[in-house]
Amino acid sequence: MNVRRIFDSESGIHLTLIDPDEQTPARAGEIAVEAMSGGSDGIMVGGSTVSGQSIVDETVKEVKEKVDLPVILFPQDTSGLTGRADAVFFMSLLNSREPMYITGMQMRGAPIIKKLGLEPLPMAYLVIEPGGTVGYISDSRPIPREKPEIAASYALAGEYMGMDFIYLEAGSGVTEHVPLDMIGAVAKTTNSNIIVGGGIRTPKQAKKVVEAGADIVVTGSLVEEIDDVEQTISKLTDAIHK
Ligand code: 1GP
Repeated sequence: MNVRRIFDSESGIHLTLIDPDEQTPARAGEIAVEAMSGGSDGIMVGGSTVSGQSIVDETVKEVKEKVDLPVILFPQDTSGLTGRADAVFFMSLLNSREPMYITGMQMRGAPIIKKLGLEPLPMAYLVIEPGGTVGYISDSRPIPREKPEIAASYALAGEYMGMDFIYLEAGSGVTEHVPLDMIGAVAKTTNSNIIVGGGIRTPKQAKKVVEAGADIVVTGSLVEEIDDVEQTISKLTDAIHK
């Protein structure tokens, strides 16, 4: 499966993030089915506190059996890798203070990714205030919300380092998503694909995030909190698919 083709779209793209620790693999499969019916363009699998490789493997197995959408891993470390997925966001957390999250885990993961035959999608991962669990676990210095120029400079640095994707992450489940002016500043500065996630819950928020310059919107917590995944995702994708 050529995963990159989904990012060629002219309109906003929606990815549904499934944290393998938040439900059974069977439920993850159901969520993926509903997300696909609701118009989501792909499934991401990962989380900052995933408890082990087997749950990632079983979750992706279930999702791949149920849907024909690209499955992209979003690993917190090498235990987030499985050859059952199509691709992996090969991410470097540029504003971490811990070298393990910038180049260390990448050195360990690269040969595994090659062996598994996963398509690597190079990504600069930037944690924005408040940063949530990932900001804490990764020992990041979250970018201040009122400093869009810092996010833009990091994004440009990421582009110059060859990263095709820039992920602006406010933290899963936070109450305020990445500020719109920060997304705008990053969009003006870089040609890489801009992914925005963390705290996006409503179609209106998703639409504004895309209008501000995001190419890809990620929602995760949303599908854990509701029963009617299809309808909720459908309203969200309607708002960003032109
Ligand atoms: C987390 O950006 C993602 O890494 C999604 O955040 O769970 O708040 O949707 P939410």
